[in-house]
Amino acid sequence: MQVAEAIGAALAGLGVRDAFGLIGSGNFAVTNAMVGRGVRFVPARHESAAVSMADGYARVSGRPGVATVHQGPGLTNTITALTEAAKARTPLLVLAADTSSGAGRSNFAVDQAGLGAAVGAVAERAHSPASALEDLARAWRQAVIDRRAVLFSMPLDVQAGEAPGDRISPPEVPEPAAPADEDVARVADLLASSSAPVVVGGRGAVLAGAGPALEALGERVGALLATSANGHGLFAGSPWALGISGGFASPTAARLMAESDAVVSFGASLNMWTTRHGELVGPGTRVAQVDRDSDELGAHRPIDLGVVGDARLTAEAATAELERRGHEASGRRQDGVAKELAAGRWRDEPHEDGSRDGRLDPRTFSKRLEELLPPERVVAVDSGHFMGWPPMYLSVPDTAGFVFTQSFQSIGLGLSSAIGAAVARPDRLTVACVGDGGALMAAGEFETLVRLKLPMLVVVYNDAAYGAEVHHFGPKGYPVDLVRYPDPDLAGLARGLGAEAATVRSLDDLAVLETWFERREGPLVLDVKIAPDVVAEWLEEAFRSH
Ligand SMILES: Cc1ncc(C[n+]2csc(CCOP(=O)(O)OP(=O)(O)O)c2C)c(N)n1
Ligand SMILES: [Mg+2]
Repeated sequence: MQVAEAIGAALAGLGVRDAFGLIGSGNFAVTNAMVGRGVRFVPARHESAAVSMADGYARVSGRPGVATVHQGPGLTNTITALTEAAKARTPLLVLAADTSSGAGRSNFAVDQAGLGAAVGAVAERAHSPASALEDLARAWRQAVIDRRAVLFSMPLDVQAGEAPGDRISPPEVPEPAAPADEDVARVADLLASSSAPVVVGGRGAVLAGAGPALEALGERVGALLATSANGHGLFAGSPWALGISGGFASPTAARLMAESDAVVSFGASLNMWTTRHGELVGPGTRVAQVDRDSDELGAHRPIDLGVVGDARLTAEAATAELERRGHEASGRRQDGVAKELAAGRWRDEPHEDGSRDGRLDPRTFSKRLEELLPPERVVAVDSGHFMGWPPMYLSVPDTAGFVFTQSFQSIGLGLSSAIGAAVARPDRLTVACVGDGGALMAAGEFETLVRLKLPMLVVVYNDAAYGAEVHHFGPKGYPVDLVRYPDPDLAGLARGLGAEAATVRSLDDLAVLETWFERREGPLVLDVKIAPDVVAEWLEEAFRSH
């Protein structure tokens, strides 16, 4: 069997069910081998989209994302999406063909390993036919166990060689890191001496499956529960949940967060976004951070206590320790606070409706969308000025309900990550929230949506501009003509590619959603004309870091 086929067979043998990509001559054989063994292949219209699909798929399924691309330009086209996945620590394997050794003058020749390494991916390679499967096993282990974006280059001459087999063993999964006893005691000390604690859960807590353990810890010490943006959904349904801490926090949540006297973070980096540049952590508040990676401790802000350990194990150990000490406190868990929280979500906050001239206030629209969508949903969000509205106004049922590709803050990845999520979770309604700029950057993928007949909702917050730039430079007195565009007809574009679509200028126009929900035979694209002068409060904060 040729190496290309053996690699495809080995991946199918490892349980890969879905792969994304764009076929060129170099990745045809490997992809075909996977498909021949039952793997579903989702063809994209751009390699960046293919990798972003694999990234979104991995984020909501807990399975590694797999993408295959052609050598050279097939790989260079992935680079933005690959960077996002690498920074987000998405377990991802990109199988990229590569030119044969000695073919340095090929048009397709480029330093593939250098490209991967430059953006934080792990560069691996099928070095020879004899070693190809071992090389693949190494790449797979780093993707799955180390949670890295791995670029696996497969030179054409190696692909054509004879493989020694077509199977590799799945990697051993290491035990999660237990915290040191004295660290657990310190966490317990800190919480036991706090009268108003907050527990913050981030992506690390999500990956550790720490939600129930953190809720139990919060219950014992009377803590309120918050998440980072990447932990959104971790405490969904808890009456003590503040929601996302940081720029997206509602006024009530932000106040309660800032009033706390102890913050204990589990698997969250406590970066400027989560702390609103430190504003949400009071001057006398003690801060503890638990992370399995010691490099993360105190990396973004000073902390009083750093603990290396798995989020779930550390939370369980701290709860057990507090129980042993007989400590139990109601802390912030008072009736009044529960009532404030129940009535203090963004969607409960009144706002002055800024809809006018056939363009909707994004808050008015988002509040109505929240009411119309079924609770079982995945919300995927692109980058841009609009990107606060979905996490602020749309609830999610759990952590698999939110895809936030903001680790590289690129626009244009949201639509594709949503497609990957929709492939992974056909049981849920996936809602892609994108700006007009991000939508047009990924416009080819509207065809993918139609071709796959994905019953996905695409919401374009269309302000006919690169709004983030308008609101960045406009208030400083700069001309902003360069970042304003004629209003693009995105419903027309989507229809042209075969999608059902509607232009939304009023809440009444959303009636189309109800009829679509009943059928859901394919995608619905809503070109929501947004009032361009409603500026997000969190944005000003974001610009402070630019
Ligand atoms: C690939 C990439 N190019 C440029 C930027 C800079 N940028 C950030 S937001 C933004 C505007 C996005 O426009 P749109 O998608 O319409 O969303 P809006 O800001 O209008 O809500 C731009 C150009 C970026 N983050 N990523
Ligand atoms: Mg825009």
